[in-house]
Amino acid sequence: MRVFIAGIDGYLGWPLAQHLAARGHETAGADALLRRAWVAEMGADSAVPVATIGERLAAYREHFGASLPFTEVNLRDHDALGRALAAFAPDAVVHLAECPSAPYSMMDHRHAEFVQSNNVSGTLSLLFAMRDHCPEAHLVKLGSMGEYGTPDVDIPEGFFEVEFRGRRDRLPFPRQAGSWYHWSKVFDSENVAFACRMWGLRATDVMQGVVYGTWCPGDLRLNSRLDFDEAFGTAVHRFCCQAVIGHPITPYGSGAQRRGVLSLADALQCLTLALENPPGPGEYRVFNQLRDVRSLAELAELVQAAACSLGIEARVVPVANPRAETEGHHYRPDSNELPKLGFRPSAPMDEELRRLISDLLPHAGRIAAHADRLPPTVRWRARTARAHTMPKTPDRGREPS
Ligand code: USQ
Repeated sequence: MRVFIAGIDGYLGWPLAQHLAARGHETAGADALLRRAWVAEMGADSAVPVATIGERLAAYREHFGASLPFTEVNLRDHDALGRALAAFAPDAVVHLAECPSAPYSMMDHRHAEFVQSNNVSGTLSLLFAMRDHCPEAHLVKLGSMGEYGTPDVDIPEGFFEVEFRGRRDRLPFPRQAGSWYHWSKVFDSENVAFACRMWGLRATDVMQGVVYGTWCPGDLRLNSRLDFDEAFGTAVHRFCCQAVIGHPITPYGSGAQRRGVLSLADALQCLTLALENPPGPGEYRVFNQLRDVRSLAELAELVQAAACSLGIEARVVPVANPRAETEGHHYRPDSNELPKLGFRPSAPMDEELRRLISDLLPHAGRIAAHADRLPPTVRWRARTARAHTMPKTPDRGREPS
């Protein structure tokens, strides 16, 4: 299969290209290299060293015996994106090219506006480009479990049967996102579903939980990044990095908020299953992609235990929750579609966490060098403007100055 990965330079994109190549698929990719700039803006760096995109592509050629056609492009550059798709003629497109950070979107108006316009406009541009250049291709779009929020009922996979005033229908399950970023994912989902209805595109919208895990296959150039700053570091990654440098592990608030989590290896397996089992023309389907549901307090304890088993003494010290989110809520999302396609979780979480921490240990100095980036500073309910300045990057040409 020919798979075009938008966002191939990111945490998921780069390992996915390698995973698909190992299974005999041909891959091409696009990226505007923005993740690197955003993390630099946060004053941080990846805990694991990562190579330049040029070095990565050279390593890919050496390891997989084929070159990977790469286009440096922002998805909002519609014509350039169209040319890249037309040239590769993909069977499937994986869309990972979005700004993935809730805290980043909550910093101030400029960041909220940037995250929403970047994500929603980029997705819209991709939908039109697929309609025009590869209408038969299957779009695998990365959404988020955070689109649903935390309703006081079970969460189905995208749709539910509802009876109202004596009539029944199968309708989209309500979305109640908790950040400007998560709302951008909701808007994307609506646009992708609409494109399927209008043009007969086929799509899988993946409601993904919090992913954790390193990808360090031996050649530094094949490594995936692993961030730990307050905006781009997700909870488990931050906890592991904190443990590795002797910093307290910081669940926010009571730690009673629950999330779906899965390892990077499991995320790659799930995305591959979606790709290898495409929906029919015009079909828009939703998969909830997660393996375990845990509270943040449980995740902190699991990281502490994994660190302890490696001889590292780690402390859990909850900090005031900078976010406005429900703690101690019902959380029971369905996740049946991927197991039906054959998803089998790879390793238990404690084993994955030990591997993650072991991979981080040689880089403790890199984490310690940016330890001041660990404490949260972005407050969800802040009502006064903060002095955040966004760096000028080439892709931001469309922003008001
Ligand atoms: N949290 C802590 N301590 C920390 C960092 C986070 O307790 O040091 C808590 C947060 O309060 C939240 C939970 O951990 O309750 C998850 O936060 P996160 O930063 O790991 O993840 P989130 O902001 O929800 O976003 C991440 C990805 C996003 C993806 C989402 C899936 O960045 O792209 O969409 O996970 S989900 O969480 O299911 O919405």
